[in-house]
Amino acid sequence: MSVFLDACRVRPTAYTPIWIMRQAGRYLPEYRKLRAQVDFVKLTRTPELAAEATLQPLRRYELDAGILFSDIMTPLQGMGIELEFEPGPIVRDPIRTDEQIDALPPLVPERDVPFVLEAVRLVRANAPRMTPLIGFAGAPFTLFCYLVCGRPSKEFAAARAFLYSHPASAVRLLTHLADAMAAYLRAQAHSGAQALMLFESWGGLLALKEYRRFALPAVQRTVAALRDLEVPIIYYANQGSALMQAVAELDVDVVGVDWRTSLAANRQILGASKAIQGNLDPAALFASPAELRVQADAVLADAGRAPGHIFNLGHGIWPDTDPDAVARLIDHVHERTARD
Ligand code: 1CP
Repeated sequence: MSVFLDACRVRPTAYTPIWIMRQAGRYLPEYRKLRAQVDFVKLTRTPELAAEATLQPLRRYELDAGILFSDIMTPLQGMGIELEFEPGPIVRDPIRTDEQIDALPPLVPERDVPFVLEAVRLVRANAPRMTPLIGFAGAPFTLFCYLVCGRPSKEFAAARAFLYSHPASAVRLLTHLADAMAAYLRAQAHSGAQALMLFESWGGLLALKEYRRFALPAVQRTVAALRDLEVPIIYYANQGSALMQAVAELDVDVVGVDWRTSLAANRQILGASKAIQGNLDPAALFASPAELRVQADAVLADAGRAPGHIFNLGHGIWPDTDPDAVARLIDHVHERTARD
């Protein structure tokens, strides 16, 4: 077992594990070098290169988990949805009609995204220190936002309007995505992923009532289809503090939260059976070394001493972050939480 996987199971650990959302990426000079040679889509579709990008942060830092280098939109490309990254995903024909929804094929991972599964196998075979690997997918509602709007957005207005104007069609699309992501995550686990994470990056746009009606049943459908596997499931709810009562009903092992909310308050709501992941503000990595330690300690104090805390940022690391600040953060969390 690993410290990270034990923490996912709310078991006591020798220290608090840490990994960083978006830990493979543009803040790393070695990633920029790789990216200068190949475009992003080629990177995600070439197993050796996707594995290399996954392994880069694990070689540089004493991270307690790796996360597969890919994108939440990669499996949708495998389902025949045409998109480009600029750098966020741009969908050529946004989904707005029943005809488009009905025409979506199911996802057959071994056929549609074999390169992802091969990347998982390569990472598992080459991970330093046997660091466990997290496989991931977008949560259905978050994918729905990109598919209906067609591009990144602050409000995802067209997607949220669609929930009200075409609720039955919205549920059909969400259900289709839920089943596709269940198949996708299952295949990643079969290929060697030791934990599975669902990114609900835009769930926080919804009122509790709409979250309960649309987003929650869809992600619960995905989770339920995976519960026979022996892998912990992490659900990251960005800006989800107003939704936590509903999130607590999800049958997941770990809930990831952003920095706007208190870990202690969320642990109260989620209960002692779920672990919590987070939640340092990505901006805190720009503080002086002494102030970064103060900020990290505040997160640790907020998490408390009970088992089941995985240290992370509250959202993805920013591309202009100093890689040395990340090293200092990881070392500090390990040293500060070391237990005899
Ligand atoms: O030019 C480039 O290098 C492309 C930039 C990039 C990268 C490095 C994109 C486009 N995706 C990724 C990798 C990625 N995306 C990873 C693996 C890296 C790692 O974590 O180590 C992961 C886990 C994701 C997941 C992802 N993609 C999410 C969920 C996490 C989150 O940040 O909330 C979301 C919302 C996306 C969509 C997406 N893809 C790319 C961008 C720039 C975006 C965000 C667009 C937006 O703001 O709406």
